[in-house]
Amino acid sequence: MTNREIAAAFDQVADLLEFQNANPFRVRAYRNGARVLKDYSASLELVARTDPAALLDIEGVGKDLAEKITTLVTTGELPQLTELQAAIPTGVLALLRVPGLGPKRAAILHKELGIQSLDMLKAACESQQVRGIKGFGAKTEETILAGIAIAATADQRMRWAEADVIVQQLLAHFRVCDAVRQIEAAGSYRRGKETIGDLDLLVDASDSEAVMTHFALFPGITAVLARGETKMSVRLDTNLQVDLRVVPTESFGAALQYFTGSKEHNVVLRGRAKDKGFKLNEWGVFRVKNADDEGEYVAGKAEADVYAALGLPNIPPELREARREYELAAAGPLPRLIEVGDLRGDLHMHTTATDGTASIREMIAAAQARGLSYIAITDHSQRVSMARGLTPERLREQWQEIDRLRPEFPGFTLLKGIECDILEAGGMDLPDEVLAEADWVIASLHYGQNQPAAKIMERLLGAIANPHVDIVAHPTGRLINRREPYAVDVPELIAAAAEHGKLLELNANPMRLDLDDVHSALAKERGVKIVISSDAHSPDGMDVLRYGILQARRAGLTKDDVLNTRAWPFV
Ligand code: DGT
Ligand code: CA
Ligand code: CA
Ligand code: ZN
Repeated sequence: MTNREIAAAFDQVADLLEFQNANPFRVRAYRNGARVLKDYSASLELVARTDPAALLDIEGVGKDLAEKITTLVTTGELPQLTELQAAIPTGVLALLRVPGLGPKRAAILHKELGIQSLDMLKAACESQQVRGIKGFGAKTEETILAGIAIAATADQRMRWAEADVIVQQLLAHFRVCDAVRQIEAAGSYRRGKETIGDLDLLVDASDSEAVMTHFALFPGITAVLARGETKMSVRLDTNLQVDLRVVPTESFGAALQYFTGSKEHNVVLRGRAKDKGFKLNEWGVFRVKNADDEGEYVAGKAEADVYAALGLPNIPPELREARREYELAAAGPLPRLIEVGDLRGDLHMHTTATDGTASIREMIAAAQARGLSYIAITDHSQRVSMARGLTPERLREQWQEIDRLRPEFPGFTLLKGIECDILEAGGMDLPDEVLAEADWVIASLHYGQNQPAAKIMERLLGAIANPHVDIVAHPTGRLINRREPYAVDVPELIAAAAEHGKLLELNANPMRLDLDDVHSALAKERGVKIVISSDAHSPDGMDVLRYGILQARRAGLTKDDVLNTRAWPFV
């Protein structure tokens, strides 16, 4: 069980207690616990199994929480959570997942209007009953309706990083199945799309019965939806559907091509095959004389052979969206897309000075362990009071600490940075003379996110124009499956960045991936450089960089387009 899963269980307990109007101190204890556990650097499961008493050493974990962690890890269940869930109707539980509603307000709506399902909630908002309740307004109704839409898609699409964990488990599960010759996860997963509708597994095997029988043993299957001769579909406890197909060796490459998609990419490819006198399907490339001809097998064993037969390079899966990949391929050799190993520094991270869990020294060690040669420490500025944001005085103290640390790390560059908030009224949260002393200034917007477009843009453009600002972080503020972007005109922001020679961040946190692929591609087109940053709040937080790389590849970015592939200082 991962720390994240353990934390999620306690978060849920907090939600349900809050819904039941329990003592706020109890609710807060679980919430704080969840936050601490999520960021804990070692495996909680391991600690709970080997030395449960050590759990008490974790800040914010008392006897009660420690016991519950041990129960959860050893039995896979938290009786308190199960009881709470049983006490609350399923439909009502769904209300808690609506972004912008929250347990407390869900409880009020449940009590006042008798709302017990998402459908009822939607109807109540649409018929404007919600605004009649004290503390709710027309704006709330709008927010709730938007939240319902997000909750509905969140139920249908899983974030890539979560799907990746399941894919790795599936691949490990099949490693011990002798019938399997090759196995690949195709579909949107292979294209690195930020969310995944379902997983498409392809297996090259002689004995499809043996493969499917082994598949059925995968832990976490809650239902077998279909089982045929070569195809089997299941649902997992995470609600993810997995389609498995068994194909013969001579068709594995063609099937991989076909089931990787995208559908739109495949439509173009089939048209191209036809123009060249071929037929293309999941079984291979066939030379045909006319439409009824079965054709003669030309390629299909390896995916690269399929593309080669059609006069194309092996287009990286991340580009297969029928955007610009065919145009690029026609123009000459495909550009080499950026890879994780290209990154040389990470320019956005937090420490214990604000809401991070590790010291500067620990963050340096984490960066060095990942082969990076520079980092910027970018804690929050004072406006972010929830995270104890830095005043000019505390920031200068941190910089003194950095001065003291620097000589200890020859060959490594430690930058004095700041993630400075853009204030609600516009303007930066720290005086210009302070920003002027920093090596690296990130501007970001954490408050007043619901302001109208004109105001949001005025704030962002003001930050871009500030001579001390280097970059705007997570420029749209969207949280995948959770929160819509703020009202930002991204093309206009990109134009301003181009004009002032500023950078834009591709925040690699799998919840954010902000800028996204389309906007990162637009930035490239407009000559604006990107920086891929972890926004790490712990040493392991740096591992998210690979998700940012995947999104960058989907944008067609090369090493050249991403500045933190270069040595510091950038010129
Ligand atoms: P998803 O699952 O919604 O995240 O997106 P995909 O791209 O994984 O789509 P999915 O699972 O429906 O199908 C996987 C791939 O199989 C898809 O990208 C292309 C191929 N494919 C599936 N059905 C069709 C179809 O009816 N026509 C064509 N041309 N390709 C298809
Ligand atoms: Ca799929
Ligand atoms: Ca599918
Ligand atoms: Zn940050």
